[in-house]
Amino acid sequence: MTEPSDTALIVIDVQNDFCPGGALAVAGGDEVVPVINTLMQNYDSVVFTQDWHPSDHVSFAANHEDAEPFSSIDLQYGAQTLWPVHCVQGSAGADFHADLDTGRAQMVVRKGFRAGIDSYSAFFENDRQTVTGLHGYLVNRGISSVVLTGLATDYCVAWSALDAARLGLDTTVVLGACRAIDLEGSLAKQIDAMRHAGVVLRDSL
Ligand code: VGL
Ligand code: ZN
Repeated sequence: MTEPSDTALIVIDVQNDFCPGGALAVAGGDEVVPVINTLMQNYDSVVFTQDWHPSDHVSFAANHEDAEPFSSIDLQYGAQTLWPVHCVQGSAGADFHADLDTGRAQMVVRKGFRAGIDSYSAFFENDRQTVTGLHGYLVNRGISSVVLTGLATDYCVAWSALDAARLGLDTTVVLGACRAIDLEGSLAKQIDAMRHAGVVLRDSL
């Protein structure tokens, strides 16, 4: 292991539905797999996240009348983008990419499993209050620094990085190990937000 043991590699949502051919495919999503497999070899601590929705999930456009995917609605907790049905619990689309070296993960955080709340971040659900438990896990393991990779740069990776920085963790995003959805300028906006929050952005490590 070349990285210090107080640093964890966090691999966000490298699942079939976010790869080409998937229900919410991110352009080049599968290209991160070999990059992440190589990176993982340098870390003692590796955590995966897995988007894991029930079929009646509030973020699915199909569960709202007359709603188109990629439109937005107002929920009690704020604005929510509506997505195509994706990462349904137990479906092939929710599985990790077949070439991802999942054996290196010590912890898999499932998120978005409550029908009424989406969860982009690995730390807090979209109501910004409900916790996933990941912060407690990292603190218990003495981890104070996180390196984020995966899908998608401008949604689950960025929201996770912004929360990690807010929680006081040293936070780096390896952009070469991420790919973006880029909905209406969301990539540029989130890159800017991460920079302002003190997140270190690197192309590679
Ligand atoms: C994601 C949209 C909906 C992501 C998950 O992993 O970035 N984006 N669910
Ligand atoms: Zn989702």
